[in-house]
Amino acid sequence: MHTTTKNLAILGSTGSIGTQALEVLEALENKELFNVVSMSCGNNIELFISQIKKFNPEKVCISSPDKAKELKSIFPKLEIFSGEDGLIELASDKSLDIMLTGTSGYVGLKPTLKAIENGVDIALANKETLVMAGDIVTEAARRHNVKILPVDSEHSAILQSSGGEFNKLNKIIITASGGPFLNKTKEEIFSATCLDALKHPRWNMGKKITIDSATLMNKGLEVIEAHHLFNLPYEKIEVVIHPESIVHSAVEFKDGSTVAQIGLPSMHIPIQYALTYPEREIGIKSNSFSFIGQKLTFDKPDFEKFPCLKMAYYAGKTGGTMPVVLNAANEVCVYKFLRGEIGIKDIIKTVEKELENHSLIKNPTLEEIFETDREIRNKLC
Ligand code: MN3
Repeated sequence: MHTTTKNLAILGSTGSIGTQALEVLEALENKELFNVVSMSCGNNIELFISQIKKFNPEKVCISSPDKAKELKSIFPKLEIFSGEDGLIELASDKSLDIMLTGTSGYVGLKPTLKAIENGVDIALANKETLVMAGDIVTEAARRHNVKILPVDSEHSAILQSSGGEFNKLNKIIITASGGPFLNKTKEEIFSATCLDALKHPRWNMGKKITIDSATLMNKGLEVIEAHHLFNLPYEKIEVVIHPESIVHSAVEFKDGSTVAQIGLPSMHIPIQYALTYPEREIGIKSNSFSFIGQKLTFDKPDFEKFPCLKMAYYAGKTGGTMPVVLNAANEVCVYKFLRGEIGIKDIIKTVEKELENHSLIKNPTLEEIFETDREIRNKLC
């Protein structure tokens, strides 16, 4: 059978998702499936240079203009952009079929919307896009008949379990490993250091998301993401603590049947599924899962120990600009925490205070969303 090659853009190619996506592409048995048209990176220019040599894109973007010049001296024929405008430039390419948004933080939002407007499918690894502007993004996707394919392992599990039939779902069950603080007391968690928080038991990820996993804010953001991706009210999105991280999430259909997606933790599978959906291609060999001898446990999340999860439900249910405040306040605090300037308790208290003080805009425009985001960042930085 003749396959059509999909033109692919990878935003954030040197990050955790980006590097694993490139591993997925390299391992695909059918090399004709993808053509990497463009790639972007933040600061890791050495790795970026080797990626460019290997994948030979037409266009690239790097965050700093100085580094763009450096690249130009090495690759004189390559189209090179820089900064946020550069990302939008990559996303505006009408030849694209699919874009992987693997950047972290709010910079993913504008390029994602741009690509959607051009009818480009999105493999979405950037949570902020849906947390900040879920209504706008999903509405744009509907209008332009664009698929938003989750890369996050839980949402991929829900997509895989549901077979894409979201209107037949009664509820979804998002699993959470519980992170490094699962069995700590509230006092121990609130006084934990950066090193404690970076020791994630199951997944190897970027630093921001690892801290968010320790506070369960990550799970909270995933709940909001799920609400938008699968068009379900928050009452029908349940979080279950599952320390073994074998059941990646599950769905309950309206007929009462529950279907789960199971496997050893691997980001390669969700990345590949998002890129090749609805096909299952042969690629990276994942370790086969054996049921024999497995003991799987499931528990309720403790909202007292993990107030971030509670706050995320509150922000999500409130809607409007509330999730924007949640996300921005949390992000600023997490980077302060990573620099050793504040503790876990300060993250929680600050986010709580910002949610309380916020004057809600119920149906914000994109400009109002960015304005709210800026306000919180300026205030807390
Ligand atoms: Mn996840």
